[in-house]
Amino acid sequence: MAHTDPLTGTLNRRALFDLLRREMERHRRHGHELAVIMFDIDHFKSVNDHYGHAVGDSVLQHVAQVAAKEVRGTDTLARYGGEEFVLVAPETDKIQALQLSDRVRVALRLDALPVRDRKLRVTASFGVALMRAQDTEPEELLQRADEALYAAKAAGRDRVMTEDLLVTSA
Ligand code: GH3
Ligand code: MG
Ligand code: MG
Repeated sequence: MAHTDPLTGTLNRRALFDLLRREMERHRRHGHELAVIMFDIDHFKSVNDHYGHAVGDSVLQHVAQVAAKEVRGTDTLARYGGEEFVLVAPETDKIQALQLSDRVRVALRLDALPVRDRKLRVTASFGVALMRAQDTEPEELLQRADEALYAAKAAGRDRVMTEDLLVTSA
């Protein structure tokens, strides 16, 4: 359990960094592609504000479950921070990472969460980065995924953007 986020059952932040260091080493040795996808729930603060923190927590669990269903066995889902997740996808090129991200994005928006007598539709924004030969630390890769994610937010949310600004949206 030392590797797991207690709320969502995904990898915790420390275990994510350990995994990324291992995968980056494999990438360096074998030259495989390595994609990192960061995603962040859209307007999550307003979910907490309208429905309360407990419902917010259920939304986090729901998002983790929906995402976990869409990924392949070789991909790993981690909780990076409050309402931010990271998907580590080894042997995945940019187009595949874009497709994977978009699958998760669409699954989320289709799979509304029943809350009281309503259905709560949750969306998220995604940033995709690919490892480069000169990357030495997980932070470098995560930083580029975060910048792409920020660009996806700025462009209107509920979309996927790669570090070189390829985009998919509704
Ligand atoms: P944006 O679309 O720009 O991402 O807007 P946002 O509202 O999702 O982003 P913001 O950073 O303003 O708010 C994030 C909120 O997530 C604030 C914080 O209280 C909430 N949060 C972080 N961790 C948890 C948690 O474990 N449980 C709950 N219920 N809320 C959390
Ligand atoms: Mg958010
Ligand atoms: Mg956030």
